[in-house]
Amino acid sequence: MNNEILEGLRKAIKEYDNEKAENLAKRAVEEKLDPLRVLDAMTVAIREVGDAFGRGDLWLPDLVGAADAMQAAMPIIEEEIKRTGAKRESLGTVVAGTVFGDIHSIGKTMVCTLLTAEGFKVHDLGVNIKAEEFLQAIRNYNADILAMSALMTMTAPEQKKVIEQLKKEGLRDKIKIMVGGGAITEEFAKEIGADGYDPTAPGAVKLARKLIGR
Ligand code: B12
Repeated sequence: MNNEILEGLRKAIKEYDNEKAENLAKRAVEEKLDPLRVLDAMTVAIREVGDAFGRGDLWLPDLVGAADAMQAAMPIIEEEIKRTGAKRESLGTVVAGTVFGDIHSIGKTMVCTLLTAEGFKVHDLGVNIKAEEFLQAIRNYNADILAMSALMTMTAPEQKKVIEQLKKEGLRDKIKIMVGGGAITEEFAKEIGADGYDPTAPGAVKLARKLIGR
């Protein structure tokens, strides 16, 4: 039964069936499936679509359709993750966003959801965020951690720009910086002077704890 739901969800994303994706996400919650497993299954599906797009086997409307189906299911699963993981004590404040020029939101939202479920106070700025917007939010919220996502080789250098700006304004040493997203590697993270990188959302949570020693 469980595998049937997960398989159905994968198929719904690959076939751009928003209604089916949403209904299966609801069923997954009703059947008490581990929401992290559900997220994993959806991630595999959307990556397969992305790979096919990268090879030229699928077109942009396919990518948009699959992303829409995934986003129809995501809020239901996110709600469940937050509900099951709800903790009271705040572990720290995180400012998060996808960098300027980049509108990919799915992975960044997953990271924010899991950080919230773990007990962090997360300010998700959204996508296409300029360096000055990150800096302003860091000041406003007195953030402990900055989490930046970038999915494209063209937008990855924006992460460096934000770090440089933080240095210029004397804020760099007051905050821990973690980076991620499909275009980022461990090596790149080191090169730009980030404090940590992880390729997964659950890994981002462990990293956040490690960075602030909690
Ligand atoms: C869905 C999607 C879209 C959707 C986005 C919808 C949305 N609301 O997000 C739409 C259709 C809008 C889109 C548009 C485009 N896309 Co697109 N898209 C994708 C796709 C298929 C999946 C991305 C995704 O959501 N993955 C699933 C999530 C869960 O993975 P993730 O983001 O990597 O996040 C995980 C980890 O990286 C990590 N993580 C993420 N953030 C962070 C942050 C921190 C701090 C940490 C620690 C960890 C972490 O945790 C997450 C969970 O495990 C990818 C292919 C791929 N393989 O990724 C292409 C892809 C990223 N897109 C690509 C391109 C080219 C585009 C377009 C330019 C297409 C076009 N010609 O217009 C536009 C760009 C528009 C723009 N300015 O941003 C390319 C980028 C190529 C490159 N290397 O530069 C890819 C790789 C496809 C390809 N193979 O060519 N896209």
